[in-house]
Amino acid sequence: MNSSTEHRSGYVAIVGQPNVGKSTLLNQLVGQKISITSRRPQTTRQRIIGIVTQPDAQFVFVDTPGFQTRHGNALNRMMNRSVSRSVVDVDAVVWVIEALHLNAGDQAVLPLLQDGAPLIIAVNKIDEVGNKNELLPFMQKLEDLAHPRAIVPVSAKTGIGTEDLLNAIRGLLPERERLYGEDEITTASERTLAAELIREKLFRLLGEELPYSAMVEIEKFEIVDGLRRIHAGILVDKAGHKGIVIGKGGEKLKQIASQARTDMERLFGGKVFLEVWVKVKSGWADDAATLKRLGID
Ligand SMILES: Nc1nc2c(ncn2[C@@H]2O[C@H](COP(=O)(O)OP(=O)(O)OP(=O)(O)O)[C@@H](O)[C@H]2O)c(=O)[nH]1
Ligand SMILES: [Mg+2]
Repeated sequence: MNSSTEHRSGYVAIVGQPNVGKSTLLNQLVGQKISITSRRPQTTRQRIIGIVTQPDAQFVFVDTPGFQTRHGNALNRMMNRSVSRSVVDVDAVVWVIEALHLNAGDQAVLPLLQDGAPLIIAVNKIDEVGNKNELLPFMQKLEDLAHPRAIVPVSAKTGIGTEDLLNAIRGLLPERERLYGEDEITTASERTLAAELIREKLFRLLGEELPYSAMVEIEKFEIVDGLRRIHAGILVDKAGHKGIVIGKGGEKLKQIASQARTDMERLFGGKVFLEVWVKVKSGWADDAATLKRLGID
């Protein structure tokens, strides 16, 4: 085969502990915010696909929820199952670890990865490492621990190293044609993306006050003459949480809706009319039927 016409493509799972920067990395690679990110762990709840197309390769990344080392409720168990499934049916796995912060939680992820697809370790957040000399022994430790195909230091935030990461992954992908159209960046529907962007604002604007169980449901999504009309409900567990989300004089909810709308307009490339309200729904995080309805299985 003529190597100049060789085209590679495949699926690549992005896995790791909560909060290590998996979704930030996906967005940096794709060049758009398709997966939500926040300072709080457990931001990502379901797998999100992001597609990177180059002339000679197409990478189909699967962002996954942070692996929970402590189980607990139905939501955590479902998220872990989703991660375990993600590492078997892919061509490569990118295990994201925070630079200089290998801990017991990371080590608990490793056995899950060893029988899966070829492994690459992305050592993330290197922009936060003051003394770069510390990176080398850290990478050596990872090498001894996991024997990956490659270890690539990156900053998902600034984009440093992401080109090297793609180069390392490319060699692991099988020779084949593109799996998706060259201008596709995700398989997630606009409906799903809209719900996620609202959830991101909840995480970012409410921080620690926000109950983890808050969820967003899109009740109406229609496009008329290029205008997207979106009605969304925020589901919370307890009546007390409703007030937290709405805020004094409705200020918080207004902020949440306005920031989410700005992001949606950027991502969808058109005007958005967004209405958001808050509803109380008891105990949904332990309710498998609700999780299924919301697409988390
Ligand atoms: N300084 C710095 N911060 C980063 C970098 N990558 C991610 N972050 C920050 O780390 C936090 C977590 O990032 P996420 O992308 O949401 O992490 P995640 O691994 O997807 O987290 P979960 O979905 O909760 O498992 C956010 O505050 C990001 O801005 C990086 O390269 N450098
Ligand atoms: Mg995430």
